[in-house]
Amino acid sequence: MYLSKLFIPILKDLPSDEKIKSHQLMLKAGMIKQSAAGIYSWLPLGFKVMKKIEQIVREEQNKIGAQEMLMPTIQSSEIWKESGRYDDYGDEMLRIKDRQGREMLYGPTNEELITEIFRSSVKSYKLLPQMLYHIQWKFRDEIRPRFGVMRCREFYMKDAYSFDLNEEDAKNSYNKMFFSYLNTFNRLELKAIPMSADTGPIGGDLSHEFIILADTGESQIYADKKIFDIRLDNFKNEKLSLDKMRKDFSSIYAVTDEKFNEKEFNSKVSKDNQVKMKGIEVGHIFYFGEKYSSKLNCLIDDQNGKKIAVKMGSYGIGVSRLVGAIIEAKYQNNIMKWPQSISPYEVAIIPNISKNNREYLKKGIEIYNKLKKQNIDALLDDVEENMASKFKKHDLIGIPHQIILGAKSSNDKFEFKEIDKKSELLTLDQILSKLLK
Ligand code: P5A
Repeated sequence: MYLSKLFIPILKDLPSDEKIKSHQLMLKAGMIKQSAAGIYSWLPLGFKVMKKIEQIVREEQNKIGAQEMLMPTIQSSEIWKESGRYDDYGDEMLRIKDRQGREMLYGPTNEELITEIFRSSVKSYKLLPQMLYHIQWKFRDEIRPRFGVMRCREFYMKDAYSFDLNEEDAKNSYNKMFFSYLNTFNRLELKAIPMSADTGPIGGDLSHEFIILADTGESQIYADKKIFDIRLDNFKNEKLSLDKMRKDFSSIYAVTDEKFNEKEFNSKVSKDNQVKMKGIEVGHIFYFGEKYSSKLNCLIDDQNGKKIAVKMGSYGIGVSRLVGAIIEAKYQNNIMKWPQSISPYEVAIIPNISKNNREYLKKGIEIYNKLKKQNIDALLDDVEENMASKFKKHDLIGIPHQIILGAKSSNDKFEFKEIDKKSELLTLDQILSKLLK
């Protein structure tokens, strides 16, 4: 993409009314635009990042055998009345009437709808286990939407649902998802800690929130610092026992504030190891057994022909929240620092362009075309502007690699800069091999 063609309405100043850095930076870099309280349009740069996150989430869901589908945003109130949550959900649910006066709603989550889909088509244990997911907009009429995409009213969520014959199998599905979440956040270069959590309006008795540490987070966490040392690789070496993995995590004290108990904390965790911090909840998983299947009559025949309610769990990742959360976890001095895996572009080509000298721009276009042939997604800064302003802009956008074409470059060597490293003079082949690595 040529920068001159990119729709990127960068703001002159950092918006000072916004309370947290990720929100300020996303607005300044023209990634999002608010359309109403807690409702945003995603402009090309922000949308690109969110789609990359979505794709990583999708790949990791597919890896554990979850199947993608798509449910609508608008749901009928009938199934919510069956589960009893139509009243329980209160003012957070956006209720709508259609032209026939039927009560509809904008889905805040999909436990009811997926159960209804499942009950109408699956009648036998032979089709179990099943895991289904979709990535879809949700609406929750939060009293206080804030912090930009972190606490929105309309937000993008990956929500998965598991169906099993018995509790043991269902816990196995839970563990698979637990492991998948650790891998997903690992690929996003985030350290997300699973914390034993409350189940709130979703229900059930087993639940973990995945939390990344950040001072601006809304979740208060209490943990034994040993939890930060558990390495995912540990579980890749041994013949993977998912149950062991979850138990290893669960054996170390790590809870959110709703589950916090001072006495327990002090007795289980030595003073030196006690960590009390703020974090951002980027995922939340639940096991709730028959909560929805029994109320909605989602019954299947077991091996003995007896009708039983399926055992279910649900598993959410805040895809749109992750965009803000990643900025919050990585930014430094007003510079967004995208992990390679989700950067909007792989490399920025920054030629020095002036009225009298278009040579560097010519070289930049040549390099851009070569990278394109290798499927490398580059952003070519073809705007005539002084280099200091260009660097400021690229710092803001946060692409992790830069090819700088100016006084330091020669005919066949160019300045190549990786974020947080000193620049070096390299041939295009050397640059290519670094980018393709
Ligand atoms: C799990 C999937 C659920 O809704 N039902 C389906 C379960 N869980 S949850 O914890 O309520 O939400 C899952 C994740 O969605 C993100 N999230 C939000 N993101 C932005 N703005 C919001 N208002 C918001 N509410 C929830 C969080 O990342 C959460 O972990």
